[in-house]
Amino acid sequence: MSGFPDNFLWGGATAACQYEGGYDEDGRGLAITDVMTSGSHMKPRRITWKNPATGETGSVPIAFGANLSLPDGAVPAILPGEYYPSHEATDFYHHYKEDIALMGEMGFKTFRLSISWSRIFPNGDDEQPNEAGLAFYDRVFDECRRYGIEPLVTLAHFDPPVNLSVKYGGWASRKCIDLFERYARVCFERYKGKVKYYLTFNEINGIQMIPTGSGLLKDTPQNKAQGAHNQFVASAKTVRAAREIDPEIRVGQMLLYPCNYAMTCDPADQLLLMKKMHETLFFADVQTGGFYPSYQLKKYEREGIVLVDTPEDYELLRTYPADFLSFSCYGSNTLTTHNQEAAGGNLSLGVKNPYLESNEWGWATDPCCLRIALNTLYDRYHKPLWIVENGIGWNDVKEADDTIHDQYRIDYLRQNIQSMKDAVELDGVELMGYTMWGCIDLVSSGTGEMKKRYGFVYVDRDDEGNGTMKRYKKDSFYWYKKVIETNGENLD
Ligand code: BGP
Repeated sequence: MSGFPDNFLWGGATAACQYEGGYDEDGRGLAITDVMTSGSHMKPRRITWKNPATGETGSVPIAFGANLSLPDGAVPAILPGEYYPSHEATDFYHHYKEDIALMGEMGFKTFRLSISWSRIFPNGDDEQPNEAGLAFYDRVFDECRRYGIEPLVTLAHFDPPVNLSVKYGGWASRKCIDLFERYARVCFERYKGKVKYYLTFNEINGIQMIPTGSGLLKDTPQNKAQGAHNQFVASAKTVRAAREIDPEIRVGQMLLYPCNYAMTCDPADQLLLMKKMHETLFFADVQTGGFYPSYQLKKYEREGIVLVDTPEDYELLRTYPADFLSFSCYGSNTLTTHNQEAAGGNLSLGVKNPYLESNEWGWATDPCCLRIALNTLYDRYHKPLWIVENGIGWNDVKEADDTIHDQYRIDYLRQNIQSMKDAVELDGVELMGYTMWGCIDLVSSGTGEMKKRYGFVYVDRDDEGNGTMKRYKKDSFYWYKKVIETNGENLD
């Protein structure tokens, strides 16, 4: 007997800024991801800018850990001669029927996608929503329904409208709370009966590592703390709005969750591990738990961070926590106070783990991380969980006969799915679903590359923007279809 419940939501995940394309079609406004160039493992992506007063142009790197700051008077802008991978991405905008049919063929029960905020409110603060944008997602959700696929919708996946950064400083401003609530309300009203599951902010703790995803153009500690606070309050208001509009809707938190390991039993390493865990769990303590933990308040005090807040904020956080906790988990992160070789990973800095193998980008495959993650989060919050990102980027090769043999992906997924199965079957964790990241090839968020592919479906598109956009099934396509068909029973 498989450990997964009959209604387990198997599927795949995507994000508008990496998948959708159509960046200037049907009244869509500019999103911050539309001014990001491509990069590589060794070369950071950049945000391009223009100073409208002087005509001066330039760019700043957005690499992990880089201290982002645009020059005074500069605004994010598209510059001639630069290549921006999000503009067309892998063109879901024009291929949604074909892509959803492929998902249907694999037997998807759910499809995670994000709504592009600037497609609905082109400037973020417009009085009225853009009807053509709303209609696009109507078509997408209707298509999902045809195949019995339940959409899981992220409202904000790294791509706030540029205007919000220029005019208000992005999420550092409380103004964004009400603008986001208005946007969420419009979606809830419009897609009532079509969409039941929503996530507010993708990887909400990502604001620490990639503040541009929250529209911050000056990533000071104060701005990041305020931005996080404003997003927490916006999330609570979103949950309240859902209750008012459609009690069927469930609003989840989305957390970036690498498992963290201490490299040694040196107490200093264990202390480092505790601090690192706090950095992540703080975000779930507030959004899912409903309160600010003392360790974080003390940290802010020490760092001289003073939040612009109101007593009502804390009342909202307590009353409207997230209904469930979803998270991304690609592997683990090894920490030490000793000198060791650095490793890669999803928005994280750690050292190489000698027990694990890594891909070309340095991301290690960890066969136990999902079970550990699920238990840690379930023990702490006692809320339903949902793995909404897990997968492996690989430079897949399409053979002359159009086949793609991605055995490494099958091996990775087999280990990871077994690990989550153990958490359900052996530990009794309440798990709603699993959406493998990047189910149809899309642009890498970290590097802007196409060659870092995640999909069950190959898309003919390269790092320079060439290719037919034609779709091809990889070996893993057939493997995952079988996994879903047997509800996770057959992982061979
Ligand atoms: C997460 C993001 C996704 C996705 C994924 C893989 O942080 O939520 O948007 O991109 O990581 O990362 P990458 O695309 O950099 O390989």
